[in-house]
Amino acid sequence: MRALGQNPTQKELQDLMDKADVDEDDETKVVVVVVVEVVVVVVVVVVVVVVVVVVVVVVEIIGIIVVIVVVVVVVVVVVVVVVVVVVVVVVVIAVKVINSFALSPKDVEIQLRQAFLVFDRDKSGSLNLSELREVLCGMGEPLTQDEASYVLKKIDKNNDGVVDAEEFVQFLCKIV
Ligand SMILES: [Ca+2]
Ligand SMILES: [Ca+2]
Repeated sequence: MRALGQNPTQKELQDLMDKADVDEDDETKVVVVVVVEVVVVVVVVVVVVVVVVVVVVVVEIIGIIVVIVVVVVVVVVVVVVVVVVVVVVVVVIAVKVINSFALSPKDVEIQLRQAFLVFDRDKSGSLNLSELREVLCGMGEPLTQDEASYVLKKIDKNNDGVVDAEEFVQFLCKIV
């Protein structure tokens, strides 16, 4: 400094040295602050990225679970509906089939009148004791002559000794 024409005292030189030391300390502090700030920013960015990735993954997993649950629920509902529909259809068909086999009273009467014509072997228009006994035996009731006579009296409403078609139908309709 003396070469530059200045003539600082020892104290001034010491002050300058101290000042230089202060500047060096300041630069070091600035570098430390910058490094800390960079580290903080990097940490924040990493944390944010990790959080975002975790959130995205969780949302995707939740989304997949929701989709699986929805699919399972839909499949269960469809299966239940199909089973219910099949059961209802089967029941309806069964009822229709049963009803188709079930005879109305009118049908029963018609069939009994047709049977009467078959049992009336001598085509007299009535069943005598012999014919009636044959009918009853054919129905699984092996009756003696006396038992058949007793039944004939029960059926023979007009007491003419024979069973006409009307008496025959009325008697068997009560049984059927
Ligand atoms: Ca007859
Ligand atoms: Ca009669």
